[in-house]
Amino acid sequence: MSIHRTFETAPTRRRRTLNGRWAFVTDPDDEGLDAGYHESFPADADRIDVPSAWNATSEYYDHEGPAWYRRRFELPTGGPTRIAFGGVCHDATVWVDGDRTAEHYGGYTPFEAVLDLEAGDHDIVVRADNTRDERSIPRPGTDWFPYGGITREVLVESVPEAFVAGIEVDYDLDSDGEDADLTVTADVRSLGESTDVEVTATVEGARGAPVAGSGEATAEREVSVDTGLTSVPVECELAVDRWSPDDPALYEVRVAVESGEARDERRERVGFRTVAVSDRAVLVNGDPVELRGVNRHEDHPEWGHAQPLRLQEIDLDVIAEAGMNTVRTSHYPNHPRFLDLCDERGILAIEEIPYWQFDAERFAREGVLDRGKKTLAEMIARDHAHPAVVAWSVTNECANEEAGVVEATAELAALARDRDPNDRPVTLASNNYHPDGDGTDRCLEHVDFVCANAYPGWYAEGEYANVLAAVREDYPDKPVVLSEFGAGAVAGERTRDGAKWSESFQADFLADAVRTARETEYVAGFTVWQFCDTRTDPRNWATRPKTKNNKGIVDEYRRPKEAYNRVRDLLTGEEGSQ
Ligand code: ADA
Repeated sequence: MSIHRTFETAPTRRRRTLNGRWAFVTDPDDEGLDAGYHESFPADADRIDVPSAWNATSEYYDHEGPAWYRRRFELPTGGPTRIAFGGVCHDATVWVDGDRTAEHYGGYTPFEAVLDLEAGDHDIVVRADNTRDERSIPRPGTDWFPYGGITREVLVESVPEAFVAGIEVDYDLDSDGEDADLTVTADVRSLGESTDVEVTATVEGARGAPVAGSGEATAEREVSVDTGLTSVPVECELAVDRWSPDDPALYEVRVAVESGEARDERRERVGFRTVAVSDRAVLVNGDPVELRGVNRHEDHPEWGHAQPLRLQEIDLDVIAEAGMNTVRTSHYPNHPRFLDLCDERGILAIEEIPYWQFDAERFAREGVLDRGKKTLAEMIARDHAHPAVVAWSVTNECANEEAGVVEATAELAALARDRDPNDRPVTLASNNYHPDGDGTDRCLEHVDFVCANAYPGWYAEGEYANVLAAVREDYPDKPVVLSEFGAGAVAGERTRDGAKWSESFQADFLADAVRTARETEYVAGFTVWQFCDTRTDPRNWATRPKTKNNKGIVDEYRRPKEAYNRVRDLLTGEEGSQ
Protein backbone atom coordinates (compact mmCIF):
# COMPACT_ATOMS: atom_id res chain seq x y z
CA MET A 1 0.00 0.00 0.00
CA SER A 2 1.18 3.48 -0.74
CA ILE A 3 1.63 5.87 2.11
CA HIS A 4 -0.81 8.36 0.64
CA ARG A 5 -3.53 5.94 -0.53
CA THR A 6 -4.85 2.59 0.69
CA PHE A 7 -3.60 0.80 -2.43
CA GLU A 8 -0.47 0.70 -4.54
CA THR A 9 -0.54 3.50 -7.11
CA ALA A 10 2.74 3.26 -9.04
CA PRO A 11 4.33 -0.18 -8.67
CA THR A 12 7.02 0.22 -11.33
CA ARG A 13 8.46 3.48 -10.02
CA ARG A 14 11.36 3.74 -7.63
CA ARG A 15 9.63 5.87 -5.09
CA ARG A 16 10.50 7.35 -1.76
CA THR A 17 8.78 9.82 0.44
CA LEU A 18 10.25 13.04 1.73
CA ASN A 19 8.15 12.64 4.83
CA GLY A 20 10.09 13.13 8.03
CA ARG A 21 12.10 15.98 9.54
CA TRP A 22 12.69 19.15 7.55
CA ALA A 23 14.49 22.32 8.59
CA PHE A 24 11.87 24.96 9.30
CA VAL A 25 11.69 28.68 9.92
CA THR A 26 8.75 31.04 10.06
CA ASP A 27 9.01 34.32 8.18
CA PRO A 28 6.61 36.71 9.94
CA ASP A 29 7.99 39.79 8.16
CA ASP A 30 8.09 38.08 4.76
CA GLU A 31 11.81 38.64 4.31
CA GLY A 32 12.77 35.20 3.04
CA LEU A 33 12.32 35.90 -0.65
CA ASP A 34 14.53 39.00 -0.64
CA ALA A 35 17.02 37.33 1.66
CA GLY A 36 17.18 34.35 -0.72
CA TYR A 37 16.31 31.58 1.76
CA HIS A 38 16.01 29.24 -1.22
CA GLU A 39 19.76 29.66 -1.73
CA SER A 40 20.99 30.17 1.79
CA PHE A 41 18.62 28.78 4.37
CA PRO A 42 18.84 30.38 7.85
CA ALA A 43 21.42 28.47 9.87
CA ASP A 44 19.45 28.64 13.11
CA ALA A 45 16.38 26.93 11.66
CA ASP A 46 14.19 24.69 13.80
CA ARG A 47 13.01 21.26 12.66
CA ILE A 48 9.47 20.12 11.95
CA ASP A 49 7.73 16.98 10.71
CA VAL A 50 6.34 16.61 7.22
CA PRO A 51 3.47 16.12 6.87
CA SER A 52 2.19 18.26 9.71
CA ALA A 53 0.39 21.51 10.39
CA TRP A 54 2.57 24.07 12.14
CA ASN A 55 -0.45 25.53 13.93
CA ALA A 56 -0.90 22.18 15.66
CA THR A 57 2.45 22.62 17.48
CA SER A 58 2.81 24.75 20.61
CA GLU A 59 5.81 26.62 19.10
CA TYR A 60 3.95 27.86 16.02
CA TYR A 61 0.39 27.68 17.28
CA ASP A 62 -0.60 31.16 16.14
CA HIS A 63 1.64 31.68 13.14
CA GLU A 64 -0.20 32.96 10.09
CA GLY A 65 2.08 33.98 7.25
CA PRO A 66 4.95 32.50 5.28
CA ALA A 67 7.25 29.78 6.57
CA TRP A 68 10.13 27.98 4.93
CA TYR A 69 11.08 24.31 4.78
CA ARG A 70 14.26 22.69 3.57
CA ARG A 71 15.75 19.23 3.30
CA ARG A 72 18.23 17.26 1.24
CA PHE A 73 17.48 14.10 -0.60
CA GLU A 74 19.68 11.66 -2.44
CA LEU A 75 18.94 10.07 -5.79
CA PRO A 76 20.66 6.76 -6.45
CA THR A 77 20.33 7.25 -10.21
CA GLY A 78 19.72 10.31 -12.31
CA GLY A 79 17.00 10.98 -14.87
CA PRO A 80 13.44 12.24 -15.00
CA THR A 81 12.23 12.69 -11.45
CA ARG A 82 8.74 13.52 -10.29
CA ILE A 83 8.32 15.46 -7.05
CA ALA A 84 4.70 15.37 -5.90
CA PHE A 85 3.03 17.31 -3.10
CA GLY A 86 -0.28 16.03 -1.73
CA GLY A 87 -1.14 19.41 -0.22
CA VAL A 88 0.64 22.54 0.98
CA CYS A 89 -1.47 25.06 2.89
CA HIS A 90 -2.17 27.34 1.18
CA ASP A 91 0.21 29.07 -1.20
CA ALA A 92 3.33 27.12 -2.14
CA THR A 93 6.58 27.85 -3.95
CA VAL A 94 9.18 25.13 -4.47
CA TRP A 95 12.86 25.41 -5.36
CA VAL A 96 15.05 22.43 -6.20
CA ASP A 97 18.79 23.08 -6.09
CA GLY A 98 18.05 26.80 -6.00
CA ASP A 99 15.79 26.82 -9.09
CA ARG A 100 12.17 27.80 -8.75
CA THR A 101 10.38 24.69 -9.98
CA ALA A 102 6.75 24.83 -8.88
CA GLU A 103 4.11 27.20 -7.59
CA HIS A 104 0.66 26.24 -6.44
CA TYR A 105 -2.29 28.00 -4.90
CA GLY A 106 -4.82 26.02 -2.86
CA GLY A 107 -3.94 23.97 0.19
CA TYR A 108 -6.15 20.96 -0.38
CA THR A 109 -5.25 19.75 -3.86
CA PRO A 110 -2.03 18.22 -5.17
CA PHE A 111 0.67 19.51 -7.49
CA GLU A 112 3.93 18.26 -8.88
CA ALA A 113 7.08 19.07 -10.81
CA VAL A 114 8.99 16.77 -13.15
CA LEU A 115 12.69 17.55 -13.43
CA ASP A 116 15.71 15.99 -15.00
CA LEU A 117 18.01 15.44 -12.04
CA GLU A 118 21.44 13.90 -11.73
CA ALA A 119 22.29 11.11 -9.33
CA GLY A 120 23.49 12.37 -5.96
CA ASP A 121 22.43 14.97 -3.40
CA HIS A 122 19.71 17.53 -4.00
CA ASP A 123 18.28 20.34 -2.01
CA ILE A 124 14.58 21.17 -1.82
CA VAL A 125 13.13 24.34 -0.32
CA VAL A 126 9.44 25.10 0.08
CA ARG A 127 7.83 28.38 1.02
CA ALA A 128 4.32 27.78 2.41
CA ASP A 129 2.07 30.70 3.22
CA ASN A 130 -1.27 30.51 5.05
CA THR A 131 -1.94 34.26 5.01
CA ARG A 132 -5.60 35.06 4.62
CA ASP A 133 -6.31 38.30 2.82
CA GLU A 134 -8.80 39.92 0.47
CA ARG A 135 -7.97 37.46 -2.35
CA SER A 136 -7.33 34.27 -0.39
CA ILE A 137 -9.40 31.09 -0.43
CA PRO A 138 -10.24 30.49 2.38
CA ARG A 139 -11.02 34.08 3.28
CA PRO A 140 -10.17 35.70 6.60
CA GLY A 141 -12.67 35.14 9.39
CA THR A 142 -13.57 31.53 8.74
CA ASP A 143 -15.20 29.69 11.61
CA TRP A 144 -12.60 26.93 11.18
CA PHE A 145 -8.87 26.90 11.23
CA PRO A 146 -6.95 26.90 7.97
CA TYR A 147 -3.76 25.35 9.33
CA GLY A 148 -0.47 26.15 7.62
CA GLY A 149 2.22 23.79 6.44
CA ILE A 150 3.14 20.88 4.22
CA THR A 151 0.11 19.02 5.49
CA ARG A 152 0.15 16.04 3.11
CA GLU A 153 2.81 13.65 1.83
CA VAL A 154 5.73 14.56 -0.42
CA LEU A 155 6.90 11.88 -2.87
CA VAL A 156 9.95 11.67 -5.07
CA GLU A 157 10.03 9.06 -7.80
CA SER A 158 11.95 8.22 -10.94
CA VAL A 159 9.88 8.05 -14.10
CA PRO A 160 10.78 6.93 -17.61
CA GLU A 161 10.84 9.44 -20.48
CA ALA A 162 7.23 8.54 -21.32
CA PHE A 163 5.04 8.02 -18.28
CA VAL A 164 1.43 8.10 -17.05
CA ALA A 165 0.80 11.60 -15.76
CA GLY A 166 -2.89 11.09 -15.02
CA ILE A 167 -5.81 8.72 -15.44
CA GLU A 168 -9.43 9.56 -16.17
CA VAL A 169 -12.02 6.84 -15.79
CA ASP A 170 -15.29 7.32 -17.63
CA TYR A 171 -17.91 4.61 -17.73
CA ASP A 172 -21.52 3.88 -18.62
CA LEU A 173 -23.49 1.08 -17.05
CA ASP A 174 -26.17 -0.73 -19.01
CA SER A 175 -29.73 -0.47 -17.71
CA ASP A 176 -29.50 -3.48 -15.41
CA GLY A 177 -26.10 -2.34 -14.17
CA GLU A 178 -24.30 -5.53 -15.07
CA ASP A 179 -22.09 -4.41 -17.92
CA ALA A 180 -19.81 -1.41 -18.04
CA ASP A 181 -18.47 0.39 -21.10
CA LEU A 182 -15.25 1.99 -20.01
CA THR A 183 -13.06 4.67 -21.46
CA VAL A 184 -9.81 4.91 -19.54
CA THR A 185 -7.91 7.97 -20.68
CA ALA A 186 -4.21 7.92 -20.00
CA ASP A 187 -2.50 11.29 -19.95
CA VAL A 188 0.86 10.27 -21.31
CA ARG A 189 3.62 12.73 -20.69
CA SER A 190 6.69 12.46 -22.84
CA LEU A 191 9.89 14.29 -22.06
CA GLY A 192 11.69 13.11 -25.17
CA GLU A 193 11.23 13.55 -28.91
CA SER A 194 8.24 12.06 -30.72
CA THR A 195 8.10 8.39 -29.77
CA ASP A 196 5.88 5.32 -30.21
CA VAL A 197 4.26 3.98 -27.07
CA GLU A 198 1.91 1.15 -26.23
CA VAL A 199 -0.78 2.06 -23.72
CA THR A 200 -2.53 -0.81 -21.91
CA ALA A 201 -5.51 -0.48 -19.59
CA THR A 202 -6.46 -3.40 -17.37
CA VAL A 203 -9.49 -3.50 -15.11
CA GLU A 204 -9.91 -6.19 -12.48
CA GLY A 205 -11.12 -6.74 -8.91
CA ALA A 206 -9.15 -4.54 -6.50
CA ARG A 207 -6.64 -6.58 -4.58
CA GLY A 208 -6.65 -5.82 -0.89
CA ALA A 209 -10.06 -4.13 -0.91
CA PRO A 210 -12.66 -5.51 1.53
CA VAL A 211 -14.93 -6.28 -1.45
CA ALA A 212 -13.21 -6.95 -4.77
CA GLY A 213 -15.44 -6.94 -7.85
CA SER A 214 -15.39 -9.86 -10.25
CA GLY A 215 -14.84 -9.66 -14.00
CA GLU A 216 -11.90 -8.21 -15.87
CA ALA A 217 -10.90 -6.65 -19.14
CA THR A 218 -7.80 -5.44 -20.93
CA ALA A 219 -7.38 -3.21 -23.94
CA GLU A 220 -4.41 -1.60 -25.56
CA ARG A 221 -3.45 0.98 -28.14
CA GLU A 222 -0.31 1.95 -29.94
CA VAL A 223 0.19 5.64 -30.47
CA SER A 224 2.89 8.09 -31.25
CA VAL A 225 3.32 10.84 -28.68
CA ASP A 226 5.11 14.16 -28.97
CA THR A 227 6.91 16.02 -26.24
CA GLY A 228 4.39 17.15 -23.62
CA LEU A 229 1.01 15.71 -22.71
CA THR A 230 -1.05 13.44 -24.95
CA SER A 231 -4.43 12.06 -23.89
CA VAL A 232 -4.85 8.47 -25.03
CA PRO A 233 -8.32 7.01 -24.57
CA VAL A 234 -8.49 3.20 -24.31
CA GLU A 235 -11.88 1.53 -24.44
CA CYS A 236 -13.05 -1.77 -23.00
CA GLU A 237 -16.16 -3.54 -21.76
CA LEU A 238 -16.70 -5.87 -18.86
CA ALA A 239 -19.36 -7.53 -16.76
CA VAL A 240 -19.22 -5.89 -13.31
CA ASP A 241 -20.46 -6.11 -9.76
CA ARG A 242 -21.94 -2.76 -8.90
CA TRP A 243 -20.62 -0.67 -6.03
CA SER A 244 -23.23 0.26 -3.44
CA PRO A 245 -23.11 1.40 0.20
CA ASP A 246 -24.06 -2.15 1.28
CA ASP A 247 -21.78 -3.96 -1.11
CA PRO A 248 -18.86 -1.69 -1.99
CA ALA A 249 -17.24 -3.74 -4.78
CA LEU A 250 -14.05 -2.11 -6.02
CA TYR A 251 -11.93 -2.52 -9.12
CA GLU A 252 -8.39 -1.58 -9.89
CA VAL A 253 -7.63 0.24 -13.14
CA ARG A 254 -4.03 -0.28 -14.21
CA VAL A 255 -2.60 1.87 -16.93
CA ALA A 256 0.78 0.97 -18.40
CA VAL A 257 2.85 2.90 -20.94
CA GLU A 258 5.61 1.01 -22.68
CA SER A 259 8.20 2.50 -24.91
CA GLY A 260 11.09 0.26 -25.92
CA GLU A 261 12.46 -1.30 -22.74
CA ALA A 262 10.86 1.27 -20.47
CA ARG A 263 7.54 0.60 -18.76
CA ASP A 264 5.56 2.85 -16.42
CA GLU A 265 2.42 1.73 -14.61
CA ARG A 266 -0.01 3.75 -12.59
CA ARG A 267 -3.17 2.58 -10.85
CA GLU A 268 -6.48 4.09 -9.90
CA ARG A 269 -9.41 2.49 -8.16
CA VAL A 270 -13.03 2.64 -9.21
CA GLY A 271 -16.45 1.31 -8.26
CA PHE A 272 -19.26 1.11 -10.81
CA ARG A 273 -22.49 2.76 -9.81
CA THR A 274 -24.83 5.51 -10.96
CA VAL A 275 -25.82 8.63 -9.01
CA ALA A 276 -28.81 10.74 -9.93
CA VAL A 277 -31.60 12.65 -8.19
CA SER A 278 -35.38 12.43 -8.25
CA ASP A 279 -37.56 15.24 -6.92
CA ARG A 280 -37.10 13.94 -3.39
CA ALA A 281 -34.08 11.68 -3.13
CA VAL A 282 -30.53 11.01 -4.14
CA LEU A 283 -30.50 7.77 -6.12
CA VAL A 284 -27.57 5.38 -6.10
CA ASN A 285 -28.00 2.72 -8.78
CA GLY A 286 -31.53 4.04 -9.24
CA ASP A 287 -32.51 3.44 -5.61
CA PRO A 288 -33.16 6.23 -3.12
CA VAL A 289 -30.50 6.31 -0.40
CA GLU A 290 -31.24 8.29 2.73
CA LEU A 291 -28.14 10.40 3.41
CA ARG A 292 -27.52 10.19 7.14
CA GLY A 293 -24.33 11.85 8.15
CA VAL A 294 -22.06 14.51 9.49
CA ASN A 295 -20.03 17.48 8.42
CA ARG A 296 -16.41 16.70 9.12
CA HIS A 297 -13.41 19.02 9.26
CA GLU A 298 -9.90 17.64 8.96
CA ASP A 299 -9.17 18.82 12.46
CA HIS A 300 -7.56 17.41 15.58
CA PRO A 301 -5.60 19.17 18.35
CA GLU A 302 -2.45 17.16 17.58
CA TRP A 303 -2.58 17.02 13.80
CA GLY A 304 -4.80 19.77 12.46
CA HIS A 305 -5.30 19.11 8.77
CA ALA A 306 -2.46 16.53 8.63
CA GLN A 307 -4.39 13.48 9.69
CA PRO A 308 -2.77 10.05 10.00
CA LEU A 309 -4.45 6.95 8.57
CA ARG A 310 -5.42 5.65 12.00
CA LEU A 311 -7.36 8.80 12.83
CA GLN A 312 -9.16 8.68 9.48
CA GLU A 313 -10.17 5.09 10.24
CA ILE A 314 -11.32 5.93 13.76
CA ASP A 315 -13.45 8.80 12.46
CA LEU A 316 -15.17 6.53 9.97
CA ASP A 317 -15.71 3.86 12.65
CA VAL A 318 -17.33 6.46 14.90
CA ILE A 319 -19.53 7.66 12.02
CA ALA A 320 -20.60 4.15 10.95
CA GLU A 321 -21.30 3.04 14.51
CA ALA A 322 -23.83 5.87 14.76
CA GLY A 323 -25.78 4.34 11.87
CA MET A 324 -24.56 7.03 9.49
CA ASN A 325 -23.54 6.61 5.86
CA THR A 326 -22.50 10.10 4.68
CA VAL A 327 -19.77 12.70 5.18
CA ARG A 328 -19.84 16.23 3.87
CA THR A 329 -16.18 17.21 3.59
CA SER A 330 -16.88 20.68 4.90
CA HIS A 331 -15.39 22.84 3.64
CA TYR A 332 -12.59 21.63 1.32
CA PRO A 333 -11.22 18.67 -0.63
CA ASN A 334 -10.21 15.97 1.84
CA HIS A 335 -7.17 13.74 1.87
CA PRO A 336 -7.64 11.18 -0.95
CA ARG A 337 -6.85 8.33 1.45
CA PHE A 338 -9.90 9.30 3.51
CA LEU A 339 -11.98 8.94 0.33
CA ASP A 340 -10.34 5.54 -0.31
CA LEU A 341 -11.60 4.45 3.10
CA CYS A 342 -15.07 5.77 2.26
CA ASP A 343 -15.00 3.75 -0.98
CA GLU A 344 -14.05 0.62 0.94
CA ARG A 345 -16.70 1.06 3.62
CA GLY A 346 -19.57 2.24 1.48
CA ILE A 347 -19.70 5.67 3.13
CA LEU A 348 -20.91 8.43 0.78
CA ALA A 349 -19.17 11.78 0.47
CA ILE A 350 -20.19 15.25 -0.68
CA GLU A 351 -16.95 17.04 -1.51
CA GLU A 352 -16.62 20.81 -1.37
CA ILE A 353 -14.23 23.63 -2.29
CA PRO A 354 -13.40 26.36 0.25
CA TYR A 355 -15.66 29.17 -0.97
CA TRP A 356 -16.94 29.74 2.54
CA GLN A 357 -19.16 32.82 2.93
CA PHE A 358 -17.97 34.77 -0.11
CA ASP A 359 -19.90 37.75 -1.36
CA ALA A 360 -19.96 39.26 -4.84
CA GLU A 361 -17.26 41.79 -4.01
CA ARG A 362 -14.88 39.05 -2.91
CA PHE A 363 -15.65 36.88 -5.96
CA ALA A 364 -14.99 39.88 -8.20
CA ARG A 365 -11.45 40.51 -6.93
CA GLU A 366 -8.69 39.69 -9.34
CA GLY A 367 -7.89 35.99 -9.53
CA VAL A 368 -10.41 34.84 -6.91
CA LEU A 369 -12.78 33.03 -9.27
CA ASP A 370 -9.89 31.55 -11.25
CA ARG A 371 -8.31 30.21 -8.08
CA GLY A 372 -11.50 28.51 -6.99
CA LYS A 373 -12.12 27.10 -10.46
CA LYS A 374 -8.63 25.66 -10.48
CA THR A 375 -9.21 24.03 -7.09
CA LEU A 376 -12.53 22.61 -8.32
CA ALA A 377 -10.93 21.19 -11.47
CA GLU A 378 -8.04 19.72 -9.47
CA MET A 379 -10.42 18.14 -6.98
CA ILE A 380 -12.47 16.53 -9.72
CA ALA A 381 -9.38 15.32 -11.59
CA ARG A 382 -8.04 13.78 -8.38
CA ASP A 383 -11.28 12.34 -6.97
CA HIS A 384 -13.67 11.55 -9.83
CA ALA A 385 -12.92 7.82 -9.72
CA HIS A 386 -14.10 7.47 -6.10
CA PRO A 387 -17.51 5.80 -6.11
CA ALA A 388 -18.10 7.19 -2.60
CA VAL A 389 -18.17 10.78 -3.87
CA VAL A 390 -21.80 11.36 -4.86
CA ALA A 391 -21.82 15.14 -5.35
CA TRP A 392 -19.62 18.19 -5.76
CA SER A 393 -20.49 21.17 -3.60
CA VAL A 394 -19.31 24.44 -5.15
CA THR A 395 -19.96 26.98 -2.37
CA ASN A 396 -20.99 27.27 1.27
CA GLU A 397 -23.21 30.06 2.60
CA CYS A 398 -22.24 32.65 0.03
CA ALA A 399 -24.21 35.85 -0.48
CA ASN A 400 -26.47 34.05 -2.94
CA GLU A 401 -28.88 36.96 -3.24
CA GLU A 402 -26.19 39.02 -5.04
CA ALA A 403 -26.05 38.91 -8.85
CA GLY A 404 -22.26 38.49 -8.89
CA VAL A 405 -22.53 35.39 -6.71
CA VAL A 406 -25.23 33.90 -8.96
CA GLU A 407 -22.92 34.40 -11.96
CA ALA A 408 -19.93 32.86 -10.18
CA THR A 409 -22.05 29.91 -9.06
CA ALA A 410 -23.28 29.30 -12.59
CA GLU A 411 -19.68 29.17 -13.80
CA LEU A 412 -18.61 26.83 -11.03
CA ALA A 413 -21.54 24.45 -11.55
CA ALA A 414 -20.92 24.38 -15.32
CA LEU A 415 -17.23 23.66 -14.75
CA ALA A 416 -18.02 20.77 -12.37
CA ARG A 417 -20.37 19.25 -14.94
CA ASP A 418 -17.86 19.71 -17.72
CA ARG A 419 -14.96 18.15 -15.82
CA ASP A 420 -16.65 15.18 -14.19
CA PRO A 421 -16.71 12.20 -16.55
CA ASN A 422 -19.18 10.49 -14.19
CA ASP A 423 -21.77 13.30 -14.27
CA ARG A 424 -22.32 13.54 -10.54
CA PRO A 425 -24.96 15.87 -9.20
CA VAL A 426 -23.77 19.36 -8.29
CA THR A 427 -24.92 21.11 -5.15
CA LEU A 428 -24.13 24.06 -2.88
CA ALA A 429 -24.92 24.86 0.73
CA SER A 430 -27.33 27.74 1.09
CA ASN A 431 -28.25 29.58 4.27
CA ASN A 432 -30.72 31.88 2.57
CA TYR A 433 -33.57 29.95 4.18
CA HIS A 434 -32.22 30.38 7.68
CA PRO A 435 -34.80 32.37 9.67
CA ASP A 436 -32.51 35.43 9.36
CA GLY A 437 -31.65 34.64 5.75
CA ASP A 438 -32.43 36.50 2.57
CA GLY A 439 -35.13 34.25 1.13
CA THR A 440 -35.24 32.91 -2.40
CA ASP A 441 -31.88 31.62 -3.48
CA ARG A 442 -31.32 32.00 -7.21
CA CYS A 443 -27.99 30.19 -7.08
CA LEU A 444 -29.91 26.98 -6.44
CA GLU A 445 -31.24 27.13 -10.00
CA HIS A 446 -27.79 25.94 -11.02
CA VAL A 447 -27.61 22.83 -8.85
CA ASP A 448 -29.24 19.39 -8.86
CA PHE A 449 -30.18 19.22 -5.22
CA VAL A 450 -30.34 21.73 -2.41
CA CYS A 451 -28.10 21.65 0.63
CA ALA A 452 -29.82 23.82 3.25
CA ASN A 453 -27.86 25.12 6.24
CA ALA A 454 -29.99 26.49 9.07
CA TYR A 455 -29.78 26.95 12.81
CA PRO A 456 -33.30 27.85 14.00
CA GLY A 457 -33.48 27.47 17.75
CA TRP A 458 -29.78 28.19 18.06
CA TYR A 459 -28.86 31.48 16.36
CA ALA A 460 -32.43 32.54 15.66
CA GLU A 461 -35.98 31.69 16.57
CA GLY A 462 -37.73 29.34 14.21
CA GLU A 463 -38.52 25.78 13.26
CA TYR A 464 -36.73 23.38 10.97
CA ALA A 465 -40.02 22.35 9.37
CA ASN A 466 -40.58 25.94 8.23
CA VAL A 467 -37.08 26.28 6.83
CA LEU A 468 -37.52 23.09 4.80
CA ALA A 469 -40.96 24.15 3.60
CA ALA A 470 -39.60 27.51 2.42
CA VAL A 471 -36.92 25.80 0.32
CA ARG A 472 -39.50 23.43 -1.12
CA GLU A 473 -41.79 26.23 -2.09
CA ASP A 474 -39.04 27.76 -4.22
CA TYR A 475 -37.69 24.47 -5.59
CA PRO A 476 -40.50 21.92 -5.72
CA ASP A 477 -38.56 19.60 -8.05
CA LYS A 478 -35.27 19.39 -6.17
CA PRO A 479 -34.54 17.16 -3.21
CA VAL A 480 -33.30 18.90 -0.08
CA VAL A 481 -30.51 17.80 2.20
CA LEU A 482 -30.53 19.44 5.61
CA SER A 483 -26.80 19.94 5.32
CA GLU A 484 -26.06 21.93 8.47
CA PHE A 485 -27.98 22.12 11.73
CA GLY A 486 -26.64 22.02 15.22
CA ALA A 487 -26.20 23.38 18.70
CA GLY A 488 -23.06 23.97 20.74
CA ALA A 489 -22.29 21.76 23.73
CA VAL A 490 -19.21 22.09 25.88
CA ALA A 491 -18.06 18.50 26.37
CA GLY A 492 -18.86 17.37 29.90
CA GLU A 493 -21.24 20.27 30.57
CA ARG A 494 -24.29 18.79 32.28
CA THR A 495 -27.00 20.86 33.90
CA ARG A 496 -30.12 19.81 35.79
CA ASP A 497 -32.33 21.76 33.41
CA GLY A 498 -30.55 21.03 30.11
CA ALA A 499 -29.50 24.65 29.59
CA LYS A 500 -27.88 25.99 26.43
CA TRP A 501 -24.26 24.74 25.97
CA SER A 502 -25.02 21.55 27.91
CA GLU A 503 -24.74 18.13 26.34
CA SER A 504 -28.41 17.39 26.97
CA PHE A 505 -29.58 20.61 25.27
CA GLN A 506 -27.62 19.59 22.19
CA ALA A 507 -28.89 15.99 22.32
CA ASP A 508 -32.55 17.08 22.47
CA PHE A 509 -32.01 19.73 19.80
CA LEU A 510 -30.38 17.35 17.31
CA ALA A 511 -32.85 14.54 17.95
CA ASP A 512 -35.73 16.91 17.11
CA ALA A 513 -34.08 18.21 13.96
CA VAL A 514 -33.16 14.71 12.74
CA ARG A 515 -36.74 13.53 13.33
CA THR A 516 -38.11 16.51 11.39
CA ALA A 517 -35.76 15.86 8.48
CA ARG A 518 -36.64 12.18 8.36
CA GLU A 519 -40.37 12.84 8.52
CA THR A 520 -40.27 15.28 5.59
CA GLU A 521 -40.82 13.37 2.37
CA TYR A 522 -38.77 15.59 0.04
CA VAL A 523 -35.77 15.58 2.36
CA ALA A 524 -33.08 13.33 0.90
CA GLY A 525 -31.06 13.30 4.08
CA PHE A 526 -29.17 15.28 6.69
CA THR A 527 -25.62 16.00 7.76
CA VAL A 528 -25.28 17.16 11.37
CA TRP A 529 -23.11 20.18 12.10
CA GLN A 530 -20.70 18.77 13.07
CA PHE A 531 -18.69 15.60 13.57
CA CYS A 532 -16.16 16.76 16.18
CA ASP A 533 -15.38 19.96 18.03
CA THR A 534 -12.98 22.01 15.96
CA ARG A 535 -10.56 24.83 16.49
CA THR A 536 -11.68 28.27 15.48
CA ASP A 537 -9.99 31.63 15.41
CA PRO A 538 -10.25 33.75 18.59
CA ARG A 539 -9.80 36.96 16.57
CA ASN A 540 -13.09 36.35 14.83
CA TRP A 541 -14.93 33.97 17.11
CA ALA A 542 -14.22 35.20 20.62
CA THR A 543 -17.73 34.13 21.62
CA ARG A 544 -16.96 30.46 21.06
CA PRO A 545 -16.30 28.68 24.39
CA LYS A 546 -12.81 27.21 24.56
CA THR A 547 -12.10 28.85 21.18
CA LYS A 548 -13.75 25.89 19.54
CA ASN A 549 -16.80 25.38 17.45
CA ASN A 550 -18.44 23.14 20.05
CA LYS A 551 -21.16 21.72 17.87
CA GLY A 552 -19.35 18.38 17.55
CA ILE A 553 -21.31 15.28 18.49
CA VAL A 554 -17.93 14.00 19.64
CA ASP A 555 -15.31 16.23 21.21
CA GLU A 556 -11.98 17.09 19.61
CA TYR A 557 -10.51 13.77 20.81
CA ARG A 558 -13.53 11.88 19.43
CA ARG A 559 -15.09 11.19 22.84
CA PRO A 560 -18.86 10.90 22.35
CA LYS A 561 -21.19 13.51 23.75
CA GLU A 562 -24.75 12.74 24.78
CA ALA A 563 -25.90 13.88 21.33
CA TYR A 564 -23.81 11.21 19.64
CA ASN A 565 -25.50 8.47 21.65
CA ARG A 566 -28.94 9.96 21.10
CA VAL A 567 -28.55 10.29 17.34
CA ARG A 568 -27.02 6.81 17.16
CA ASP A 569 -29.99 5.36 19.04
CA LEU A 570 -32.38 7.18 16.74
CA LEU A 571 -30.68 5.88 13.63
CA THR A 572 -30.03 2.34 14.79
CA GLY A 573 -33.55 1.94 16.16
CA GLU A 574 -32.60 1.67 19.82
CA GLU A 575 -34.29 4.87 20.97
CA GLY A 576 -37.07 4.05 23.39
CA SER A 577 -36.02 0.44 23.75
CA GLN A 578 -34.38 1.01 27.15
C1 ADA B 1 -22.13 27.85 9.18
C2 ADA B 1 -20.86 27.37 8.52
C3 ADA B 1 -20.09 26.40 9.37
C4 ADA B 1 -20.13 26.78 10.83
C5 ADA B 1 -21.55 26.89 11.32
C6 ADA B 1 -21.71 27.32 12.77
O1 ADA B 1 -23.23 27.17 8.82
O2 ADA B 1 -21.09 26.80 7.26
O3 ADA B 1 -18.77 26.36 8.89
O4 ADA B 1 -19.48 27.99 11.00
O5 ADA B 1 -22.20 27.90 10.57
O6 ADA B 1 -21.30 26.56 13.65
O7 ADA B 1 -22.20 28.40 13.02
